[in-house]
Amino acid sequence: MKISNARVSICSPGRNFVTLVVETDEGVIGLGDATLNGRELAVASYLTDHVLPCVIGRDPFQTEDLWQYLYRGAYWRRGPVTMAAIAAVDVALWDIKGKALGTPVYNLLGGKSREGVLVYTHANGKEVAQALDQASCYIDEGYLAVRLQCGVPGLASTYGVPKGDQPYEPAERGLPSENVWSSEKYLVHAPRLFEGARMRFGEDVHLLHDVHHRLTPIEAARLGKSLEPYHLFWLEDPVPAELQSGFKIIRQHTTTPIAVGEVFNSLWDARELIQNQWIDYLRMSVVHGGGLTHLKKAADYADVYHVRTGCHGATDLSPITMGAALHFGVSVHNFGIQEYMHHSAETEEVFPHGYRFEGGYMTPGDAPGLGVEYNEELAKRFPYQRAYLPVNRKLDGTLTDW
Ligand code: CS2
Ligand code: MG
Repeated sequence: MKISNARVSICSPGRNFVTLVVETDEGVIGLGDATLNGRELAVASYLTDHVLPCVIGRDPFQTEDLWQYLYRGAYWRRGPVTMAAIAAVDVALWDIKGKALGTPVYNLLGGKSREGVLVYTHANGKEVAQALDQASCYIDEGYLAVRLQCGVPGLASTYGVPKGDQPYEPAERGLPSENVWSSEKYLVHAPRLFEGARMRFGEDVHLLHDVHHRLTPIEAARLGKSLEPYHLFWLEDPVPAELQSGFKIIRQHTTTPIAVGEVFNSLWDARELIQNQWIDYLRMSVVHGGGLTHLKKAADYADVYHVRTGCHGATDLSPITMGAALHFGVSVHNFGIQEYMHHSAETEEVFPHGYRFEGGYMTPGDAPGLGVEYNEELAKRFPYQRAYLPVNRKLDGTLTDW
């Protein structure tokens, strides 16, 4: 079998997605997600102008060799644009392999370690009460794990908390909007959200929280400590992770489990964190972490150090990545949890899929390959629209870490 054609298709059914369609001479088609929120066109160009001409004519079954060819062969390694492009090719090839062999991708990754993967969803609100009301609805729907975020008194808007009644969507169309931030106000308020949650929902539901890299290590240590009575499943992205030893300081002070890695794009970004056991969950995703080939290696490495997976799964990861993450999640032994935010109805129509949610868990379905399709004709009705993630400033105007 040979790759006969490969093309990039960009659409915006509610939000932007970059999709790679790989065709073969035997008629089997594979899909890959190449979406990089707010930088979509850069990955599309990297693929179209530099990567795809090199993959035409190659055997799609050689996933390891093609991964190494694209990673090592480019000379310029790593970075989110490069790794999202490599991931798109890699995932499309695994999809082709599964379809050609008539088996779901999880069987190619070692088979099922579990029937379904535990997922968490997002409950947000301007006020504590609103966030808890939303969480209550999700718990009634069967969710066993909920991420809680709420506004901070004295701050006009907070990232992760939608402005109106719309469901939370990370990017906004047009140019970047700006939010304000105060670590002082946030550190006082955040524990109240979790105190309220435990009082209302009891001890059994898993609660998670995302700090979006805004604190210093010692501030994060204080937060982790103050949240200990509410035994979070995890505290996510407490500090930026370029300086990996920052996590050592957090670890020295708190037993709250730590998750990080949605912006990582290779195992090298997490090596010290894993090796030193400074984290508990690795959030790298299939699309931003170099595809199934690389993420599987990262997970196997993490397993040695008691670190479990917790893949990023916000709405900017397309249903193709969600499908791939579920095949990965049911198979990989040190799976922890998977993030799941509902895509818009238009997105679901453009990407019909076999994965489903039931009773707190998601299953990838048993269709050969990934079990996700792409309705390209329908996608054409939703052309690309420029959109960005917001930026954040402290009260004095200084930019924060994201
Ligand atoms: C968040 C996301 O889901 C998460 O954990 O951090 O909202 C993230 O900010 C976006 O996916 C960025 O593209
Ligand atoms: Mg996050």
